[in-house]
Amino acid sequence: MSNCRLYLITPPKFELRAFAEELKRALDGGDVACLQLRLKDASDGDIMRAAETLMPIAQARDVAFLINDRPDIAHMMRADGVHIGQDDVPYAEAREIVGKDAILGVTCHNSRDLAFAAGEAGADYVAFGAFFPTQTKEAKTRADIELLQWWAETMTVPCVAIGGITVENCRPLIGAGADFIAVSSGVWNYAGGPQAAVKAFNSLL
Ligand code: TZP
Ligand code: MG
Repeated sequence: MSNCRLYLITPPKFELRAFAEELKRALDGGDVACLQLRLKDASDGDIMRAAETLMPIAQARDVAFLINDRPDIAHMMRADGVHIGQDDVPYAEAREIVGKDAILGVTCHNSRDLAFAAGEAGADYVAFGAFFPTQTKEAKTRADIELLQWWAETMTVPCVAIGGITVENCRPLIGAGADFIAVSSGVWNYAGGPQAAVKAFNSLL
């Protein structure tokens, strides 16, 4: 057994009522460390409405609820944390907004320097990717297993692997020491359905 856990990312778009039910089934499939609400082109109102519905579903199952890009909304909604990219609010400002107890993770692409800087600043995790081709996002960079392995061996700040991860391809990332594997399509579009995907990931972790 590894110490690696599943980090679930919402689909880019969903119908809230239907997705809430799908989420419950998925989370009931096994251990999930956190859920990131990732709605890129949504209005503030849509993000808040989604958070209002989905956060209690996650938290009732001991799944931390994170919001992508928006420390302001994460703070307002009392989410467990926020995930920021290199083009979002800078770390220090995000930390100021969400407070010291919130989980704050940072996208570091395939860069040791970005990861060092984020870790030094106090990030709760650094995210590397994309490890595989992904349809979910125009991934700016490709990361390799060596980077992940080096980080996991050298640093104590937890690392998240992201990008095109599936039940079929995740083993080397777990083997390399990823603390979390972040997955969207690999769960929501799994042939056997999301709950089966969460079960299958858990059986590999
Ligand atoms: N950052 C790099 S790839 C990616 C993000 C947010 C998308 C992850 O989604 P999927 O469907 O698991 O590739
Ligand atoms: Mg972002």
